[in-house]
Amino acid sequence: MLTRIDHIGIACFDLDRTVEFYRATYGFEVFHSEVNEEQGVREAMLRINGTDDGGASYLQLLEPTREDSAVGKWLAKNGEGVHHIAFGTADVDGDAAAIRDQGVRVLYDEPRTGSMGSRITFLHPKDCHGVLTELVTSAPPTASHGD
Ligand code: V0V
Ligand code: CO
Repeated sequence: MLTRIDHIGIACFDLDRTVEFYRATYGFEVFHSEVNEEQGVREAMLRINGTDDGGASYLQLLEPTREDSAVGKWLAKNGEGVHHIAFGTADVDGDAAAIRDQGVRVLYDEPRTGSMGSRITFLHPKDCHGVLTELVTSAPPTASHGD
């Protein structure tokens, strides 16, 4: 079951300048940052609020580490802006399988590693009314968020 908006992914050309905009304009601070080489992104997670299911909602600011990555290609075509939305679930495997059974293309056979040790998969935007949609199961609360 999808229980929250885990994050909104925002593509940017310059992560440091974009982080500074969100800090100066809204007061949001970086909760966590990392490089995900598999996904080709350098990212900063800005924690917005906790949620009823014990998780949290974030903005995920994304700068590509290479031009041929998903975010690099998208930026070249569209410029900066909202790149994807991510729903949180306790069971990414089960929810991805159920959604695949409805005929929506799930991009990965098995979930891959996402921010802060989460497990993630994506639904094809062409099957989701133009929205690249991610499903996320957070790492167990005992795990460090890796700062
Ligand atoms: C592409 N399209 C999109 C889109 N990206 N539509 C809405 N939102 C997006 N973000 C459209 C595009 O305009 C084309 O439509 C069509 O899909 C095919 O796009 P393409 O440019 O030819 O690109 P593809 O097909 O090579 O790749 C598109 C997909 C790719 C969605 C398959 O971006 C992908 O695998 N994304 C999943 C991985 C990802 O996004 N990683 C970065 C975030 P027209 O022009 O044909 O109509 S990493 C992350 O979120 C992490 C680590 C985390 O949360 O922890
Ligand atoms: Co994401």
